[in-house]
Amino acid sequence: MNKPVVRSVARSVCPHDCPSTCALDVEIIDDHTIGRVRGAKDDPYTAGVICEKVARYAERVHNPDRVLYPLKRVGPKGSGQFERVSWDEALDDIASRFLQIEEEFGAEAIWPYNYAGTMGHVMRDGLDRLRNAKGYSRQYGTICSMISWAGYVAGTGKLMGANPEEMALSDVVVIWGTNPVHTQVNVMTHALRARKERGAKIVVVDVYKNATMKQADLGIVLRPGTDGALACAIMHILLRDRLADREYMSKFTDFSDEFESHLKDKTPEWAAGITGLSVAQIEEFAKLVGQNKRTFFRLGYGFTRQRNGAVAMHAALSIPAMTGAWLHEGGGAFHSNSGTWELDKTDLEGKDLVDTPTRLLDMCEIGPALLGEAAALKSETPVKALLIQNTNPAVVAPEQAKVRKGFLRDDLFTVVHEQIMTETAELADYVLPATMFLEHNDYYTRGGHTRILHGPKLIEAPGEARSNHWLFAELAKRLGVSSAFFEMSDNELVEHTFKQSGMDDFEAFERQGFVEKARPTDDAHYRHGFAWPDGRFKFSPDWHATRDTKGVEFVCDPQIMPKFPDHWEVNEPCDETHPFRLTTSPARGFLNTSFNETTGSQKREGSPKALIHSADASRLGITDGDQIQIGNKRGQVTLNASLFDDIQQGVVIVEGLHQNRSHQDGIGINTLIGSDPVPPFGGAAFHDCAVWVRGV
Ligand SMILES: Nc1nc2c(c(=O)[nH]1)N[C@H]1C(S)=C(S)[C@@H](COP(=O)(O)OP(=O)(O)OC[C@H]3O[C@@H](n4cnc5c(=O)[nH]c(N)nc54)[C@H](O)[C@@H]3O)O[C@H]1N2
Ligand SMILES: Nc1nc2c(c(=O)[nH]1)N[C@H]1C(S)=C(S)[C@@H](COP(=O)(O)OP(=O)(O)OC[C@H]3O[C@@H](n4cnc5c(=O)[nH]c(N)nc54)[C@H](O)[C@@H]3O)O[C@H]1N2
Ligand code: SF4
Ligand SMILES: [Mo]
Repeated sequence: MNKPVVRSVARSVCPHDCPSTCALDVEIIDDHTIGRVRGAKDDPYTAGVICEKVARYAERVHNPDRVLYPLKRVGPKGSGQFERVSWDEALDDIASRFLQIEEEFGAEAIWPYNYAGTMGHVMRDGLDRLRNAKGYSRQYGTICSMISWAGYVAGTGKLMGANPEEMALSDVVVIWGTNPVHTQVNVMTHALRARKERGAKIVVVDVYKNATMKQADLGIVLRPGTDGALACAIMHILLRDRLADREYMSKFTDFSDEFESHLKDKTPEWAAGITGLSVAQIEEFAKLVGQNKRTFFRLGYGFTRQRNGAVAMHAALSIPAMTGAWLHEGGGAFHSNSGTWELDKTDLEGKDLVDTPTRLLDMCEIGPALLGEAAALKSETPVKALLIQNTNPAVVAPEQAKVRKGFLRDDLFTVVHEQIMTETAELADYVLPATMFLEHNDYYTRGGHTRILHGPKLIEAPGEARSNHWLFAELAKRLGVSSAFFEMSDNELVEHTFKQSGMDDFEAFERQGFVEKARPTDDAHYRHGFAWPDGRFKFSPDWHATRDTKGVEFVCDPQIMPKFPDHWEVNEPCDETHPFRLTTSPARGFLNTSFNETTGSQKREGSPKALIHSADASRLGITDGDQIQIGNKRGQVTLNASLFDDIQQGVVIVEGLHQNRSHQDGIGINTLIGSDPVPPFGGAAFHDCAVWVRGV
């Protein structure tokens, strides 16, 4: 076949839930078709590099499995039997069902359930406008970053860090509990530049030798959930060897004698026993960090997906507060810049439409909530309807058996607005076709960096796909809601939000494709003090004050949290019947479940497998490639063993998220994961799970 002729190349931005939020150059073939997608070379963070899954985006936009028309269920729930209906028929029926449920059970019986399948604010967050206008149940958005956010802000007072491009100026880059080669490839661009240009050392801390650690100078493979112990031992050594910057600490932190004596017995020997590392490894790591002020801590989400994850994040973050690395360019820490955008989304989210706040349902507890469990429901009102956008809970949510059982309830009315026939869409009463990012207008914030980017509509949507924004407006009309912001076009709402936020030159934004929001270096390094009223980094977190910075909720008594960084033993305990720890680390070819439907990604990832140490495997009589089962009280999952020795014994890694249907009986890995909310503010412990393993 001849290569298609490229008509033009247009600027866009990757909409996916990835901290990189790459600026893209998209080949436009015609009004309906794209060619290759490349990373923008003139964007300093993207720097011409994107991941391979988005480079072959044509495969996803033009996927034959896209949902093209509204579909109404005709067979039993979950049968996958649907018939095509018109948009009007679907919308009229959905609205009348919602109104009926509202009348019978109250508006809170309807749960608009959304997440970050697109990171465009108009399409991602606009559902809140409908929710607020109608008084539907609110959603507690815990699934991704609630744990890591808590641990970080407990220290600094704000979700902001040193500019990640500064990594190129570092002498040591510590990549802690994140696998950027898979999850945010641009981190590697800047870290590797530091190595090439300055001979910087790259340290990776993870629970297996992942793709990022393969590129590291020092790889630290610890037991899952033991990062707090490692961080404490490092701080112990820093104090012991006079590598701590006492002057910095007295000026910029709440360092105290009590904290110092707390660290007295957190010796490397103590940490070695907990982490499974050698004392020599811990000493080497501490020395590197202590002797190089320009040490950049890139702290990920992964190591916080543990029940003690917020404490672990805060402990790791405490290290640069002890060395004073924050003062130096190329030094300090970064987790996310999501606390820096200063956007006013009152109208976009319909914040002023709220009369009385409705119940707040934790998205991670969707399984228990659908099954009517009182703790998850928060009130007497059952969930009778779901309106789902930008997420695939049948695969991504914890306690999958409960999620599936809940979705199969005959008295639950489920509407899924989707691009692809996901396994959640298959469980719906209505499946509505959604546009992809190239088919609508939106703006995107870059949590992993410093810019707000514009993503304009570049091609026509296929079939009858409509944007999220369009759907809110059509439903609002039929549900008796009026607000000017439903009537605006998507780009008008982008413009309105910008102007409301004090950014007046919208034309420049459209023309240029971005607004630079980088903080002055002094601010990003907290050189004028941290974001707490006393300007001090808190080694001893104040969880109430942390809560108040964002208005989140405690899921536990904060008194139970340790006073200082520590190894907090609250993780799911291994026992004789559950001797293994499971972590469900990200796959390179999939982004959560996005792309697990494209053939290129499926080919890359193959079938689901569990990495297991050969010593463990041989004890269990398992050889490479054998079919095995992994299980616990929540269920069991079938996959293949892959022997892998760069892991501690007793640990199993399953890189996911494969489709549920690629496992036997359609039972996916999240069957094994608990939905109990992680202290202090909730979130799911996706990498903290005690299991048994057996051959079949
Ligand atoms: N290819 C790809 N890219 C993605 C995603 C994806 O699924 N695939 N997901 C996207 C999303 S939504 C997010 S939030 C980000 C997340 O990106 P990351 O910050 O990278 O977080 P995770 O993906 O959860 O896991 C990262 C690493 O944490 C490790 N880990 C697990 N438990 C522990 C522990 O106790 N200690 C330590 N030190 N390490 C541990 C895992 O083995 C894994 O290598 O990535 C985004 N990008
Ligand atoms: N075991 C395990 N489970 C995990 C994780 C893990 O590490 N391990 N990671 C967790 C994390 S960090 C996260 S963030 C969650 C993420 O989980 P999800 O938010 O469910 O993310 P995706 O699986 O990417 O699904 C997003 C869906 O949104 C759809 N979508 C994209 N854009 C649009 C749009 O504009 N309109 C509409 N209507 N739909 C759209 C896509 O087609 C896709 O099906 O998963 C969590 N689950
Ligand atoms: S690295 Fe992340 S932001 Fe960049 S193209 Fe890939 S998924 Fe999108
Ligand atoms: Mo996430």
